[in-house]
Amino acid sequence: MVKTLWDEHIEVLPREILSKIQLNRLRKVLARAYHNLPYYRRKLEEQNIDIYNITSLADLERLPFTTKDDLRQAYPFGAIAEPMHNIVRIHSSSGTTGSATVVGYTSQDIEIWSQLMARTLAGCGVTQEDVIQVAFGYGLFTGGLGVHYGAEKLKATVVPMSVGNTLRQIQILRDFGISVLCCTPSFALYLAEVARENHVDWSQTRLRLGIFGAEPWSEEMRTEIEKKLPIKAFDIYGLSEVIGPGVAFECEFHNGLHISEDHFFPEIIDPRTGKVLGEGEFGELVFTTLTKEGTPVIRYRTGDLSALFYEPCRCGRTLVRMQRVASRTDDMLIVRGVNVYPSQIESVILSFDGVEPYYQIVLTRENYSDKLEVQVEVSPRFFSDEIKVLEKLKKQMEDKLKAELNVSCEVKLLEPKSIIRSEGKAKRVIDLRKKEGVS
Ligand code: DLL
Repeated sequence: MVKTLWDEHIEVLPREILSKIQLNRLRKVLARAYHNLPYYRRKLEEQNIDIYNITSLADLERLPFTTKDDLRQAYPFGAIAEPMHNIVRIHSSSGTTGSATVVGYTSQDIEIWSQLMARTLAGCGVTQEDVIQVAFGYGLFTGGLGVHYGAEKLKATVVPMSVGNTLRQIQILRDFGISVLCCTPSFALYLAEVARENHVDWSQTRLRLGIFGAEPWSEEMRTEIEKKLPIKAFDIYGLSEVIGPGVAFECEFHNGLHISEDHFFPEIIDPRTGKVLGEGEFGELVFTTLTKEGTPVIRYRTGDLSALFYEPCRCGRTLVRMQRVASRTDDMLIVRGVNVYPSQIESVILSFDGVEPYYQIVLTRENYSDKLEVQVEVSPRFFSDEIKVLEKLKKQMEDKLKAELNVSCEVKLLEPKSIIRSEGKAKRVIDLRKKEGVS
């Protein structure tokens, strides 16, 4: 039996004891933020809040949020709470919009992060016997180095591939007896496609586990990946402002992602009002780091939509479970007044046979009205079929999308391989509405 509990005493701790640890840590981090982070101190003073009056975890909701904008305005080092000589690593997230946020890590932060990533990988079933191909980017992005340090802490063998060069990735995967692949789900699909074209015989490899994250992916996408690669696929979640990967992970029961609550205190809020929501209610995830020295954040608004479940899991962990992140507060598209999430579109597309899991959502404006086009690649075996078959598929997809989204859209079936493959985070929405200058 594989030991998946890395921190046995913490991961299954009775919740009352966990709460005591959290409160103790919270008080320390609040003092650190107040004394060492001018931007947060200003917020507290503006609202006349004395952090020494925060005496319970429930009091946390009286504190102001930290936003991505706060961190951007603090660029480059204004969110760092330690003298620079105590900072041993810097990471930065550019995001797809706006300027970068910068986070600093002390030696202790790096040690805790490595432990948390070891916990994450162990939770997904990785052991010391595994050889791990890390195909997340190394560099300012936290994915590569985050997984790398955790895998070493676990004493697994790490192959630090970083992103790109898919053929070489496949060669290494075969030659080095890789058993665990870590990358974005979209890169896993691409790798599977290139492997198929190169007649890789999976039975000649040791691949058995896939650990994916850094971008939203659906249950249908998991099925698709598990069909194409000889693996069980696990979801890991994190963000650089909080630490990087290592915030939450799936166990073998795939019953939501366990949050490492001894280090990150989660809340779910209504993104419009900021009000804290109850267990199981869907809203925006907010994190307070409980042990970070370099860049602590208090009530950081992630923009990610999820819900929390406190009932213990069948794996025995008492750590709260978060629903997988399928969408963000800022990826909601408004199409002719109707709210549409790209994740809904993905689920519909992948429920069809005959198309590949490569798609793009293109929004334009015609005659003052939004036009939603979903471009999907047809499977090579279907593409040679008669036009009538393809037309039927297109119509069925359009009908199902309309039923799901409550707004009509046009499906455009593309030849195999027309959509650019992603090696990192996939970009699936192209919104041309603003550029056309009609508002
Ligand atoms: O993506 C950290 C990471 C690296 C997580 C490797 C997992 C694996 P950032 O670049 O700061 O950090 O992006 C963070 O990516 O707020 C989510 O919107 C999204 N995201 C990360 N993991 C998941 C996931 C890394 N498993 C942002 N599911 C987050 C859905 C995810 N979205």
